[in-house]
Amino acid sequence: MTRTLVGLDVGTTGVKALAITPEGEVIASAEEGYGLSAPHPGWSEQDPDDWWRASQAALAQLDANDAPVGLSGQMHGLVCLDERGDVLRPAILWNDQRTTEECAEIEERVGLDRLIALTGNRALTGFTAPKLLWLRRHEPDVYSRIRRIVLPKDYVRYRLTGEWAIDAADASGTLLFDVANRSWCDEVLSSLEIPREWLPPVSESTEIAGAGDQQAAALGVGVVEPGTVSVVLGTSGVVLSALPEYAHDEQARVHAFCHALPETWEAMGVMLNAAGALRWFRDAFMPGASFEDVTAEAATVDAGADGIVFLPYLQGERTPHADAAATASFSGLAARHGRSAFGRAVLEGVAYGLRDSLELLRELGVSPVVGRASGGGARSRLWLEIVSSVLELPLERCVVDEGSAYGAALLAGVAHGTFGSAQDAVEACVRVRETVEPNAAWARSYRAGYARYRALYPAIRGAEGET
Ligand code: XUL
Repeated sequence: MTRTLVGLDVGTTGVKALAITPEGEVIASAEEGYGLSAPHPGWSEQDPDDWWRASQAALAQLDANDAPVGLSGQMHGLVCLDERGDVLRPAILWNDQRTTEECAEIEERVGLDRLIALTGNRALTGFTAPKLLWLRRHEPDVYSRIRRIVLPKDYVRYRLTGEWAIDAADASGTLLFDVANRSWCDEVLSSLEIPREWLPPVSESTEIAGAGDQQAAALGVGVVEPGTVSVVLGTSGVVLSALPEYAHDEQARVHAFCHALPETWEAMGVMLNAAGALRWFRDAFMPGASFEDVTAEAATVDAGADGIVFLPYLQGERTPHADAAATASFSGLAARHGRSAFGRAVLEGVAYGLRDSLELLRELGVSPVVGRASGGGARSRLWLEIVSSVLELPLERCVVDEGSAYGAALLAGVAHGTFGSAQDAVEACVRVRETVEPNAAWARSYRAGYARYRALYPAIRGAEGET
């Protein structure tokens, strides 16, 4: 019996819907975009109705009406609903940076060490809990009308099925979750005075067919046990390892979350701009050019970008600095440099940022053998070779390169019995297409480049002073 499976990813720039066969072959796909608003510098909001309209339009194009749907989506976004289930204000997204004060308040109220012990994570501006505290302080009228909260893809689930639900994987990014025990954390909720009734019942990803986009993307490239790490060159950049047992970094420099499989956790480093940094560079320095044009020009410069080092902290940074005020910079400039060296430096700076995350995973005991690359940036052979050489890790690309929506479709198959488990789904559907090996000469140059990169943030932060 062939049974079509559908995956729907509610992303930052649009939704993507995918229909696949139980063998993992893509039979239809559709994308629908929407805007992002920044009512103040550093803010990032979207209208949940836009997600819903785009989801309906994308699903309609698949022509797979009775197929089970799995959901993935941008993590951490706060959607507030009133007693009728209506949306109270625009959603505050994962890349919104307004909550620095609230993060400090949370770490003070709960105690930083206690917060890390309870949730595996520290308070980061993008996470959900600080946004609730921000609303309580700045929009008390809205706050007083909240009866339920949901994450972006779970809002779409709510509109699609009427079900109010969340999975342990996506719930991990709220900072209200006991990640080790895979349930809401009463101690944090009471310290922050957030009512537990606002939070949906929690299930495993494989039961309700849903996960955060990074978790679904990792599943979609077969990252289900340590050794194979997920390396994502999306708007954000991610290095993620599955963990068979719960573990967290003592200082929570990488996120400790539940993975999209039962009894499996993950450690994940997130940089806010990976392909996002390349997009910024293109728009600022080569407006109208294609990404292929940008990378072709960068390819004319040798490894090391002729001495230029780029720090990619265009919107502050999460891993490894947890610093919403961090800034991006180019350093090492000389009169001989032109645009091509800057472009090369951007590709390399993002790769160094990914190496920061990989090193933190190593400190947690992960021994990566190979990376599985995905995300729009992974379409560039040059960028993959740079990242592979900086990480000193072979990078594999999979036959199907559809990111989070693919992982969501696999979850739909597990939840509806097409596959016995997430591992079975991976076995049936995920295949490697090509491997990019590190370039030995580049790797030597990048060791020195990475040392310079590491030294720059503290030096620049010191010169700027605390803000
Ligand atoms: C993960 C994160 C981002 C978004 C991007 O923690 O915040 O990767 O999920 O969509």
